[in-house]
Amino acid sequence: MRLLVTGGCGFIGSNFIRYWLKKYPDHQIVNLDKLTYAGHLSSTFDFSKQKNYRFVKGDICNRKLVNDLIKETDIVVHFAAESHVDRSILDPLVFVKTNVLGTQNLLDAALKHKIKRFHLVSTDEVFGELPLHGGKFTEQTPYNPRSPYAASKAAADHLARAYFYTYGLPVTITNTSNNYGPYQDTEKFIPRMITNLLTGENIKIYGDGKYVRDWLYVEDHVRAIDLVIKSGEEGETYLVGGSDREINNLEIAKIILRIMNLPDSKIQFVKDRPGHDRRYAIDSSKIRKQLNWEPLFSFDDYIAKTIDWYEKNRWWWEPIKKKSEKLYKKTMQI
Ligand code: NAD
Ligand code: TDX
Repeated sequence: MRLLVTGGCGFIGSNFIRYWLKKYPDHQIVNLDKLTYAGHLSSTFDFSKQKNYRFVKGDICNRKLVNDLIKETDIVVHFAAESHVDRSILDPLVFVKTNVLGTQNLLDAALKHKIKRFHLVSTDEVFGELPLHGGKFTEQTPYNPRSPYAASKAAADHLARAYFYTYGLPVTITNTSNNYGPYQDTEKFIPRMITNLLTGENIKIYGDGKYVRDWLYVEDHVRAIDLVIKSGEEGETYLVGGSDREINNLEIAKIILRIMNLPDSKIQFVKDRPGHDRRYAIDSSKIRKQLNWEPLFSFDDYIAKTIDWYEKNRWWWEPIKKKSEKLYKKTMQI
């Protein structure tokens, strides 16, 4: 099998390739990545020399390049995106270019070359926010994106589904909750907290900190994508979420401080994100029932393992950390 993975130098994409090459050693993977601020060749160092792996630096919006690569592909697994909500508030245009036009470019090429499966990796943020107490997102929840990031991902989902209904392109979509784990960029919440503490800084909590996310260990997400590609039904969407319980941002900060043996005085409240979604929660019964997926990695164990990974892999995050904090200080004053 020949896979084209987009965004394989990012957080989830690099974890996906590492998992896939190990599980399917006779498959070929081409990783197309533009190496934006979020793409790191260092995230692929352990598999970059494998004979069945090839890296191509390029933009998913480049029609000729995408056509040339898809010509020799059976399955597209599409991760590449601008993925940071705070950045989308500062500069939405690049989100529309990559997340909407880039996806449409890939869909066109996939159709032209009659590929076997186009898997789009999407987010629960397309559904908008939930009240603090109440139900969860399901595959039937109407789309209601509230940030430019979420709106661009919603557009990509709609386009992918339209290519299935209109042209019969074999599309599947996973809408997943917040991932955490190794190789996540230091701009995102959990790695930002851990690396702030490892560099003697405070943890920065937006607003009142009572915002709830559904936290999923990245390998559980990657296993879900594997199952959907193998056994998911064409044209279908699967929601993937991991939380064994609901924890708000402030509680997560305190869990991390406890594990790192640091006092709660390291918590600093800063100004809130505009349009900050209050709560995300996922009902994953469809993928659990139909594909027998369930999360294997508990939050308590794997947050500790994630902290340990950042403690042991300073070589990976130290070179990128200064840039992330500069972005926060200069543009958001937080
Ligand atoms: P990331 O920001 O860590 O990585 C994105 C990767 O895409 C980077 O390597 C970047 O260089 C590449 N890229 C960006 N623009 C590109 C372009 N125009 N052409 C080619 N490559 C480009 O993102 P992530 O956290 O790994 O997320 C991967 C996917 O999963 C995204 O589609 C995101 O929307 C989705 N998702 C993420 C989460 C999460 O918690 N991180 C949750 C649900 C869904
Ligand atoms: O320093 C911080 N302090 C803070 O309180 C940061 C960086 C974040 N936060 C809050 C904002 C959110 O409530 O933590 C929560 C998580 O923030 P992010 O890591 O920016 O993630 P989020 O906005 O929830 O989006 C993530 O999950 C869904 C990913 O970045 C998206 O790509 C994915 O689609």
